Amino acid sequence: MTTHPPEFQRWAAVQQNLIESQLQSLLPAADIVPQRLHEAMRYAVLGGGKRVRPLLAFAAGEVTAAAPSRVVIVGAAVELIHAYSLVHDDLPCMDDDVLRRGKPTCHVEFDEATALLVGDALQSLAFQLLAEHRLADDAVVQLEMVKLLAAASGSRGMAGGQAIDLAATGKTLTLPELEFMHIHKTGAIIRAATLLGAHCGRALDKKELARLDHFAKCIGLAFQVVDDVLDTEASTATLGKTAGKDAEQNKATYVTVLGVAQSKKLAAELRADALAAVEPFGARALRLRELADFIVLRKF
Ligand code: GRG
Repeated sequence: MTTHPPEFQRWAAVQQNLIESQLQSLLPAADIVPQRLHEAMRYAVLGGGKRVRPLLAFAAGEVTAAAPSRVVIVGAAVELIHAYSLVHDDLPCMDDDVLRRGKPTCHVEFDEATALLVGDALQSLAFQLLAEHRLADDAVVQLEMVKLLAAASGSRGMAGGQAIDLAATGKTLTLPELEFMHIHKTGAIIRAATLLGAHCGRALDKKELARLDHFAKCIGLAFQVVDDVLDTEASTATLGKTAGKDAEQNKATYVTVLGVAQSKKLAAELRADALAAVEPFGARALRLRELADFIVLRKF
């Protein structure tokens, strides 16, 4: 995060450590039966990744003065869903990748059946966390939070986006089709992370919630646009995953549809749109603004 304000870098490091130690203690120990599955779950989740989604939860939690002890749980739950999606996405029946977060992918390090179960078990654990911990004063709000994550992960969210992505391989997509796919595949969990973080604190009114949701929608899309640009411009070593994979697999991306220059312009526009949406929150949205910059200006 070298190009970002030192104060933001310190804040992000503190939250990343918080989330790391929470995940460490929430994941079953590797010596508990079934050891191999637990070892593989810990391998897939711990010690890697930017933790962007938990950071968004923390930043949104600052808007509503949420207790960090609550936000860390929703951050962990969202990160578990994200980790499961990466493990399944890397399987031979999907993207068939061998490198993730600078390490061999889960099915390469363990085996395919174990990787499948890792994803299943991580998803279950995420919902167990949301059910087990007190996350909102009002139980109805907490139930809404469970529903929110379920909808974002399911067939009308991330899993649906992945299905559209698989079906689109080798096809030419229009810009609206590409956007629809990514709003689901990548955007849904990013939006859920942001809204869940906010729900841990004081209630927002409808307008405020819509502002936050618009911010998250723009940032979710910007994340994907930047991801597509990095796939063509960055190296495998920098990314910690195989670069150039989109072109190799003949995937429709923002770069294939718009070209690099227009994709960068789109990311900048989405960033500006996101920043405008949270402007009325003033100082409470400082971390959200900084994260928008981090997501759009990142180099990995
Ligand atoms: C298998 C149900 C299912 C869904 C998979 C999210 C996803 C859907 C697949 C991941 C493949 C991919 C490259 C998506 C594009 C953007 C993205 C989510 C990149 C990975 O997220 P980062 O950059 O990764 O936040 P780290 O490792 O930093 O957590």
